Amino acid sequence: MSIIGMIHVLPLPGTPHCNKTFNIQQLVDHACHHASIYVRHGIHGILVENMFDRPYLKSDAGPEITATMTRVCNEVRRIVPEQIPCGVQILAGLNHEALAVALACQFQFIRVEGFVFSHVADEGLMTTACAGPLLRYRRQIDAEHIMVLTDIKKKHCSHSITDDLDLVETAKAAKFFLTDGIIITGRETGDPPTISDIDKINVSLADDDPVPLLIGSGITEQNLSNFFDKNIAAAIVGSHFKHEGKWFNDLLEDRVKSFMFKYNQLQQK
Ligand SMILES: *[C@@H]1O[C@H](CO)[C@@H](O)[C@H](O)[C@H]1NC(C)=O
Ligand SMILES: *[C@@H]1O[C@H](CO)[C@@H](O)[C@H](O)[C@H]1NC(C)=O
Ligand SMILES: CC(=O)N[C@H]1CO[C@H](CO)[C@@H](O)[C@@H]1O
Repeated sequence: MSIIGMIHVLPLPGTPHCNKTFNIQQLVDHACHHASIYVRHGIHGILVENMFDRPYLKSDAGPEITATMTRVCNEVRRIVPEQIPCGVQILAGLNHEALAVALACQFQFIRVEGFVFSHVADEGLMTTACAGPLLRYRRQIDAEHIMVLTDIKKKHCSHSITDDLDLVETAKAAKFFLTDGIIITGRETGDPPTISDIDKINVSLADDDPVPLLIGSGITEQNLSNFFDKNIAAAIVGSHFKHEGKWFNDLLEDRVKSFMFKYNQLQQK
């Protein structure tokens, strides 16, 4: 299991929490500082996301968001060694934009929401499953080397409109629609998925052409061992590395160091 460290970019231009004296260099330095901490402690991958842009817009954020994410991701890529894959997610649902940023910045993957079916997100109704248009777009811009990793039954969302579909059926649909990896989360940022959900999905998708499974929330130094032998491709870790385990707090180098130490111990067992 690989560990992917989250970088939450400071609020982007035009968003409610953006610094009134916005300075692109501040965002770049902040993101690069986090990247260098992760690299120093042997992280295997990095995911850059605009989580501080709340409240999110549904798919129609302005070009300043894409432009700023491009600048930040590009600077991150320059300081992260080539062999460490980098990914990007742009909230909310800016999946085409994320793909374009990934291509421009030599990133290896994007994290995507709303890949199959629909749901009600906190920013509104996500009506159109993006798999069809997104994978055509990926082909059209020659970006097929960039992996599309997809959340299913995304956290922070209401799924009553797909109540008659369980997690396994949703995972199967994502596989049928050519996802490169399925991300399983708990209900919210910071909540782990249940082991039984992971097992059910894994069993149902096991065949000659397995899809990588990733854990997208709730992994901590304390529960890492419970997920460790589950043959998960990667765990995306964000909140745990922050002060008091809260995503909006500062990244603490000691927490990254101690987590990766535990990881290495488990790895050697
Ligand atoms: C906002 O920008 C100013 C000037 O660059 C800086 O001193 C301050 O720390 C920033 N505030 C936050 C919350 O980042
Ligand atoms: C998934 O199933 C395969 C084959 O049944 C097994 O080898 C693997 O450990 C399982 N992975 C998870 C995540 O449970
Ligand atoms: C699912 C899981 O393993 N959760 C555990 C994560 O770690 C905490 C702290 O040790 C446990 O209380 C959870 O049960």
